[in-house]
Amino acid sequence: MEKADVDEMIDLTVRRGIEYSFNRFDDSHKAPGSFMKMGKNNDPQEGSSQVRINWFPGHMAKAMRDVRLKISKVDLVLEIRDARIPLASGNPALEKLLHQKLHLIVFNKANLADKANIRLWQSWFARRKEQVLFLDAFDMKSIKSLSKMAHAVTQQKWQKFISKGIHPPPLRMMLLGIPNTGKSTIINRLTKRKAANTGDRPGVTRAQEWIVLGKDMELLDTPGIMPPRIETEQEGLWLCAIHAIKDQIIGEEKVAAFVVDHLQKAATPEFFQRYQLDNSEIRESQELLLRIGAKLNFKEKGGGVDYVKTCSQVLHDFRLGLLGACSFEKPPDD
Ligand SMILES: Nc1nc2c(ncn2[C@@H]2O[C@H](COP(=O)(O)OP(=O)(O)O)[C@@H](O)[C@H]2O)c(=O)[nH]1
Ligand SMILES: [Mg+2]
Repeated sequence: MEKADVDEMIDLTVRRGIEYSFNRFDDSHKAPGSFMKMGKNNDPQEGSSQVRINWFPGHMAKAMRDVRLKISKVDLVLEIRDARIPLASGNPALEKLLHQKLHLIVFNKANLADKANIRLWQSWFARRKEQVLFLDAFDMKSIKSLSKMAHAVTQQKWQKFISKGIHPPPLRMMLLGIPNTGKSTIINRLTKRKAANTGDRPGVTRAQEWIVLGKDMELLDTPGIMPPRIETEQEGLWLCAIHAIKDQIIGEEKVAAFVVDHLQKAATPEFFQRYQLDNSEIRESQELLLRIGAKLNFKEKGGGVDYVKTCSQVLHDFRLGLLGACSFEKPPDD
């Protein structure tokens, strides 16, 4: 599309009252924190002045009960988090459920995270003597290192048996984590299955619970789902961007604005290339979105930019990794 056409489309939108979208934007700012603050135990905090939406619905409480039950059956818990938000994709409530269980943290979607940022996190965890793994679930080498790590933990755990020449029982493990971190994908890759959870519907009797992995390991066939922890608006935006929580909780337009602003400031080349944007100046996120909508030729009836459709397309592209690798969370200062 010609530059003049893009400008005209934006002009039209502005004249026809993009305020409609912008105002909605501002309103969501005025209603402070459109998500609920969670306490340490993931209980809603009382006395907060925030407008609450019920983002911790009943099925989440049920999920926690399910997680507790599953943990009680295993020796090793593999917690799957998102490499782009290593701490914010965890949940402190897990500690309580773990008791003395072996616990490994895996940061998946490392292929979507910024490489330099991953290195910062690796040294941060190394300084804490925490064993962690950054993983790309689609990369078989990555999956092999995960198997190896689990295997090493097995050996350690059964040292007592092994040193006495007794064949140890199989080590039982499970995956858990907040939604959309790639748990089902990893289970499928580890077990070389085509689809996870196919029989996992109410009323369907499930014959299989344990999947045998090699000689000495067994994996629970369905993952535990942890509710995400949202303590700040920032974390809410991150969790929405990686799609661990639904867009409606924060609002698609707000999340899209946050994402484009982040990609612009991080100067992610794929982002500018995909939407043919010039990166000569920092733009307001709404203006950026309007430009993107115009470039994509997303028109409303009157000829202006379809802002809502644009936001949803940007989030779609971002989540597929089409806008380049990026990380949101930096390691805290030591
Ligand atoms: N780029 C990328 N995408 C992944 C990776 N692992 C999973 N995904 C994608 O993330 C989405 C959610 O994965 P899924 O396994 O269903 O997550 P779950 O909700 O934790 O079970 C799917 O579209 C996967 O294809 C990864 O390592 N890299
Ligand atoms: Mg799943």
